[in-house]
Amino acid sequence: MTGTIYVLNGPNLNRLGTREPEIYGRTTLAEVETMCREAAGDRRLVFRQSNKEFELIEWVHEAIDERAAGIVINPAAFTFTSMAIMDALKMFSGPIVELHISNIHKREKIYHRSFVSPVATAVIAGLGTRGYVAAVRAVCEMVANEELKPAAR
Ligand code: CA2
Repeated sequence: MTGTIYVLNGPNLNRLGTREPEIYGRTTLAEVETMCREAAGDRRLVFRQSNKEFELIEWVHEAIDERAAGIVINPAAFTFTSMAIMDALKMFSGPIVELHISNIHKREKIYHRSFVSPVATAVIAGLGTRGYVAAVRAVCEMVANEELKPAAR
């Protein structure tokens, strides 16, 4: 296993900080990356964003192949549509944190059923961009404590 943490971001998050600040805040994705790197300390962190589903799947495969330590993923709209991302994440044996900036459960019903939650170790939603820091710290701790994937996954 490598010590790498993957932080993967789905569609439109490259525009974070530029619109709907009342929901998503004013922090840009570049600033989120800096926050994640600080939270990871000396641990290697791969931080990526894509608007393409296949690219996110390829990156999950990359994390699987290099036996990365953990994955933090904000799948954005793919949360509610992508069985393919769910299937890819199922194959990853380390901790997975599903992350949403907003509290998706406070929103319309279409935002309530996540394909990712059943295969995630934990879900963080509604903490704003500081949720990324909490997620990266949690993955670092889980890896340090050698907490493995729960049997249910
Ligand atoms: O709260 C989150 O992090 C979300 O995953 C963001 C997704 C949304 O579909 C989920 O329901 C919740 C969408 C992000 C839209 O991209 C934006 C880009 C710039 C500014 C605001 C949003």
